[in-house]
Amino acid sequence: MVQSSVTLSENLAKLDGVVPDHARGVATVVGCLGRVAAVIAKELAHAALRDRLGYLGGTNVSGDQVKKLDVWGHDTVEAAMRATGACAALISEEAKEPIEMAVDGANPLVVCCDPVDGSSNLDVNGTVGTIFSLRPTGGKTPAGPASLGPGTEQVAAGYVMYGPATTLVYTAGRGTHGFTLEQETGEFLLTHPDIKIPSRGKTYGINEGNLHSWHPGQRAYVEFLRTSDKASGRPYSLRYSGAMVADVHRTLLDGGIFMYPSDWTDPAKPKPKLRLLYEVAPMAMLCEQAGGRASTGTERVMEVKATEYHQRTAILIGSPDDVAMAEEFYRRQS
Ligand code: FBP
Repeated sequence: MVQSSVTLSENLAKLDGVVPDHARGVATVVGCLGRVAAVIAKELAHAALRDRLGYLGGTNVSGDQVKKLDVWGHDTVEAAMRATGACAALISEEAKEPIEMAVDGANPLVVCCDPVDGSSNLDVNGTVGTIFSLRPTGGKTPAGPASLGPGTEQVAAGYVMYGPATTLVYTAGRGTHGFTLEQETGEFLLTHPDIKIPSRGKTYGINEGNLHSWHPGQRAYVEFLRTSDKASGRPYSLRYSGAMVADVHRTLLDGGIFMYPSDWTDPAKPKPKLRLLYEVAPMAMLCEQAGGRASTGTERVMEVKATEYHQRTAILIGSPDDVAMAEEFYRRQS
């Protein structure tokens, strides 16, 4: 971590000339998401004072009960993306279909976004986040379908974590970099340049309440992590926040592994939870750019081809040695 005065805008400006033409809009869109993040951070800090907590009623396309801040967060991101003129379509957790938008430049982008990640933490003042992924449209209209492809087609990805500090972490394919919001100026300053995840960690994150529904390899791997063995630094400690952004952020900085495996109650129809386009694929790009690994248990997440906007997939993400070990347990038990 460094005390820095390099702002997010200055860092993004350096992308010009290094990113390919079809990614020219990255600086504009990520810069705009940084400004949106400062607005969301302020709103979260006052939500209880402004009757913004609680449910709005109704469910979203994933069947989740919708919170007031989920919709407010979505509306705020949508309005900001429209204003950039560089976003041709928005794929959001809170909208069933892609939201097509007018653009005023060449090489617009498709933005996939989870405006408020970790919604179950909102009413208990827990950490939440915003996750985003940027893909080229390739001149397609409508642009929404341009988001359907493997994670390797992403040109940028990032998240914002609204914790004690507000942190924005992004990659444009040249390393993963972290910024901290300076509340007074509303500027993000570079505090975590070129994050490198440790090859192995000491913690694991998973909802152990789902243990009964896990693949046998998943169960065996968690049992392995919980078994005492000084030589291999086990047992690992369990750390689980209920918000993927917070669990992945900790894992990127300290190493270890975060997992949200599929429900294997019916092995013929495994049921994953987290969404590929705006939760799992962006985190996979960030983690790989930091030297980590992201797997479904049996394949590299970045090669999973999206065929639906709200498609779900399993995720095991973190230190390369830890994720490789988890995959080994899946192989042994498959
Ligand atoms: P949303 O809040 O955006 O729906 O995200 C899903 C999520 O909250 C992740 O952030 C988190 O890792 C996971 O679901 C928690 O799920 P569970 O409550 O089943 O442990």
